[in-house]
Order: sequence, then C-alpha cells, then structure tokens
Amino acid sequence: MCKKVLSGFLIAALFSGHLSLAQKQANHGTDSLARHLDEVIIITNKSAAQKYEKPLGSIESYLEKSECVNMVRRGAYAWEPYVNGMASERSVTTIGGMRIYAACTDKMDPVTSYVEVSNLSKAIIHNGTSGASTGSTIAGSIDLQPTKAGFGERQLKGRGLLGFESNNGQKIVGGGISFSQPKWYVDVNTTFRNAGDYHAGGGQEILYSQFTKWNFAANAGYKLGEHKEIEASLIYDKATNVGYPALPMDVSLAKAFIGSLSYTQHHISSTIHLWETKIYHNDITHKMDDSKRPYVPIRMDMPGKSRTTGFYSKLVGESGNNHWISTLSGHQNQSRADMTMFANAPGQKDMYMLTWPNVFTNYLDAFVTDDIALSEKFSINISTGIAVHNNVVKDTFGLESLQIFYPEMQRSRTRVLTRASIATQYVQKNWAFKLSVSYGTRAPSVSEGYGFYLFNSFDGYDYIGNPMMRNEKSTSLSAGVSYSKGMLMTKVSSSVFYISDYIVGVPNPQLSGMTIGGNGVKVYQQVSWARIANVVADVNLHLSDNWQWNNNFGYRRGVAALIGNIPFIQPFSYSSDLGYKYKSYGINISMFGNARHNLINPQFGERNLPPFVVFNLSASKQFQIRKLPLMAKAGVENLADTYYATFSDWNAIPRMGRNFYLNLIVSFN
Ligand SMILES: [Cu+2]
Repeated sequence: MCKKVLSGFLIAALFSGHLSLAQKQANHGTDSLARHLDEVIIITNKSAAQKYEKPLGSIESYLEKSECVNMVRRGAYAWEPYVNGMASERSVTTIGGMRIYAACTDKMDPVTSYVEVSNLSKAIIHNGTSGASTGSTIAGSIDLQPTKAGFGERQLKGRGLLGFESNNGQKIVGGGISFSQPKWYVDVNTTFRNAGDYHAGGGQEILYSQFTKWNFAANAGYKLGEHKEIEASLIYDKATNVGYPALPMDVSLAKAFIGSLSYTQHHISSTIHLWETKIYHNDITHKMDDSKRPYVPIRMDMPGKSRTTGFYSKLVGESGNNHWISTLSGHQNQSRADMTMFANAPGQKDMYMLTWPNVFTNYLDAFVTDDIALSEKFSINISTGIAVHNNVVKDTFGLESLQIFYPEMQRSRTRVLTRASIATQYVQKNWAFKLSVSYGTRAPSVSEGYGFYLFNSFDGYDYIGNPMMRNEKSTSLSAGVSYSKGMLMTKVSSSVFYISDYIVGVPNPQLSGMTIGGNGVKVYQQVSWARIANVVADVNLHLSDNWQWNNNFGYRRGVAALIGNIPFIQPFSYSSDLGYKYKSYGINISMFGNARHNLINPQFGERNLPPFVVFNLSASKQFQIRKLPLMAKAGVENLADTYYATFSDWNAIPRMGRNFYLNLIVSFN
C-alpha cells in the first residue's frame, strides 16, 4: 500500500508545480561523489545574498529547510532535529566533528541548541550511513561547521547584528570581529537574544514560551610551517529562563562550554593531502525549573550534567581514481541526572531518584570512505565503519535500582557497532541518477538503556530504560533522479529504512507510575521491525535573472510492529517561494502547508491535525552607509495570522501567529 502511495506521489510531484520556502544548496565545490550525496545548508553567507532566509533566524529554522530534517518543537526554543523521520537518538549531531551529549532527560537541549547562526558557516547533512565519519548511526548525521577567520592577507573585519521580532518582542544583538594574517588569525563573535511569550494565530498568548540566550565563540590559528597549523576554538553558550509551553517544566539554566585544539598538516605526500587531528572537551549543565508554574501536583528539582572528552584524527588522500578519507575517533561521555520530588505536606519525606545513574559511554571508531571515478559519467562510493561501544553504570545506587527490574544486569556492557554503504552516481547530459544501499547499527541511548522513571508529557507515561537490549539495526535503500535544462531544475529522491530490533516504549501494566496523574509505565523494548519511507521532490525555475521560483514537496510514512503508526511522521507537505531581485533590492513571497495529519498514533499522544497553509512576505535592501555595507531585511511571517499546529509540535501546541521582523547586518573590512 505504501508503495502505491509513494509512486503515485512521485508522479504527482514530477508533473505539478508547487513551491518551496526552502533554498537548497547542492555542494558543487568538489568532484567527489560523497559530497554529492550530502545536503549542505549554508548558514553564514558572506555575500549576504540570502534572499530566502531570515538571516538572524535560529539555527533550527535553517535546519528545518533541509529535506531530510524535521524539527520537533516543545516551545519557541531548542527544537529537536528528526533526521529522516527519526528521533535524535537515531542520528549523530556534531559541531566541527565534536561529539556532544545533551544533558536533559526530557530532550530540552538538543546539541543544536548550543550554537548560534553567527558562529556557523554551514550544516552538512548525511543521509543514512554514507559519509557517517562522526559515529555509528541509523538515520544519518548532521555536522555543524563553525565559521573561522582563517589565514590570509592582513585584514581586520567586523560585523554588527541587530534584530527585532514583533510577535514575542524578540531582540537580537550581536557582533563579531576578526583579524587575519598569513601566519595567524583570531576571531570572536557574540550574540544575545531575549524573547517574551509568543502569540499563536488569533492572538492567544502561549504562556511559558520566553527565552534568553547568550552565546560567545572564539577561534585562533597559528602556522607552525608552510603546511602545518594549530587551531583552537571555544564556544560558550548560556540560556536562562527558557519556557517550554508543551512540557510541565521550564529551564532556569542550560549552559555549555565547548572547546577544542587541532593540528592540521597539508601536502604530506603525493597520496596523502591532509592530516587533521583534533582533541576536544565539552561540559553541559542543565537545570530544570517548575517554580514559574502556578500549579504543579508536586514540586521537582531535576538537574542534569553531561561531559564529553574526545578526539578524531583524519587522513584525506588520493591514489589513481580513488579519493579516500579515513577517520579514527573516540570519546568518553559522562551523563548524570537526578530528580528530587519535594513533599507537599510537612512530615512527608522528599523522594530522590537517579534518573541517569552516572552512565559513562566509552566509544572508539574507525571509518573509511572511498570515492572511485570509474568513468567520466559513472562513480561509486564505498564506506565502512566499525566501533566499540561500552557503557558503565558508575553509581552503585543507580545500578541497584535498575537491577530490581533486571537482576542479571551487569555494571558494564560492551558492544560492537558496524556500518557500511555503497552508493553509485551516473550523470548523463541533463540527467543525474543515484542509488545507494546502506547498513547501520546503534546502541540504545542513555535514556533508552538506563533511564529511570523519565516522564514523557506527550503520552503521559514514565519510561524505564532497558540495559538488556540488543543493537538496533537498519538497512536502507535510497534513489534519486535529477534533471536540469535551461531554467528548470528538478529532483526527486526517495529512501526506505528497514529497521530491525526497533527500540520503542511499550506499556507495562504490572508497574505503577511515579508521576501523579500519569498513565502508567512504559519500558523500552525492541519490536521485530519498523519501516520508514521518505519522498522529496524539488521543482525550481530560474525564470529570469530577476525571478526565481522554488517548489518543494515531501512525504514520509512510518510503521512499526506492535505499535502501528510511528509518531512524529511528516504528512504530505509542500512549500513554494517566489523571489524577485533588482539591483540591491529583493522581494520574496512564500507559502508552506501540510495536508491533514491523520496517520497518527494516539497511544503516543498524537491527535488528528487539520491541514493548513501559511504565507510569508519579505523585502531586503543592501545599503551603503559611509562606505559600510548594511543589509536590511524586513518581513512578515504567517501573514494571515493563521492558527495551526503541525505533526512536529509536541502536545500540538500552536505555532506562532503573525510576526513582523527586521534584521540589520552591518559589516566593515
Ligand atoms: Cu530538561
């Protein structure tokens, strides 16, 4: 049945003309096939020609434009990336190749929440396991690449940012300065955001949706020799008073320190072009807070902590028609979270639980990828990786608590994770075809393996981890075809993931819940299979030098044994964007919409959602003020002030209503 729907959709997508808000950027910078298979989202565009983007939008709003990423929202801040319809446990997100583990048991702080658009140059999204150099994965990986000044001509550059949004009174202030020399460089940048509650379409105030975020980043590099350099980087990010309207708790503090030191050597030999080694450390602090909520059944304190120390060492080379990259990487993470429930009545005892029992993850990974150009038109990419993954429950009280459910559980568990993929690409005149098969495995996450009574406010269950689970495995097939001629550029691609030993929470009626008013307890189990299919299509028309019309369509379908429909799966969605530019002016009108969300799973708290469509409008102008270039962009989002919620909105909290914004970027060289 699914097949029929998909092929019907493919035909419909090929021959109709809807539109896209998204500006997709294929990476044409290299002839390597692996690069062709990636999706690259440009974040800091130095030419400021970002006519389709809100330049000072959040990093989440940039990622949301990717065809394989959906963002699950629990409020106005820190959205969770779902790659190919799968939750963040099934993908790997890195910042400059660094592994970071979130510190919140309720997913309030995905890795993407600790960076700012001003310190990122681009996001590289790998589909499935091809190109997954950063670790074993099922769904794919996202690598956020930091901006840095780099070595070069002696030059001092600066940038100032100013933004305002009417709907939630968001104020954005930032700036950066960089200095380059042939032998060294240094740059710093900072961004501050402060927002109040937002208002849904129609004017309803969404209480507890405020946030304050301060981000600081710095990079420095020094050339030890003509082809040898060392670089250091630092990101400090601090969010305070963050409301999560879809959850019963807020966050008083989410803080990250992310630092690295790297050594790079170029032109080592005729076959080895580059050797790069990085060591890194990051420290994440997370404090949840319910003190702002007027009524809660019981007051709770739930702090979490995550620390990761790691390295990677990468060799890039070429021999004959082979372009290869080999990566050795490793890290150690420590995740700990606890919960204190304060007694309501005097004389009662407070209750204390370790929700993440000080779990250490030790991980060592080897990965090789090779692009082979078999002819001018035909190329093949082969990649394979193997990792050793070990978990140790350091806290004895936590271990004993879990052993009540799993008496045979050991303190330490080691597993081997493998992955491999083969991809081919054939280019003929205006056509390009690609086909890939990949296999990937993953270990259960800290929550899935060792979580202890983690409340999920969507389905109302307390979740208990299961340390006895096997690896989750996935085989995926993906195919794509693109055609471009004259003003037309069109692309259709599809992927299907067959997952075995799929990890999911299953109700256990024998256990009683901890959360007052909850529905009971779910224990993580493995069901025999799950299938997720994705189809995306683009139809882009370069109508003239002044006019560009982009259209994008997407559809996913996910089903698993025992549970039926997988939650948070995107229904048919479409977007369209018509842009006009003339000299230093730009105007843009865009729309996006979803069909009815009715392939839902009520057991996971999902509800039927009506279809919607929203419209946006923007205008930009490049000024020159005393020789300083100033980019101004003003716009309105959700023009008709439509009230709507999408499949990816936790507890179906409505999205933002009409919002006017103004972004100003001034630069000097
Ligand atoms: Cu949290």
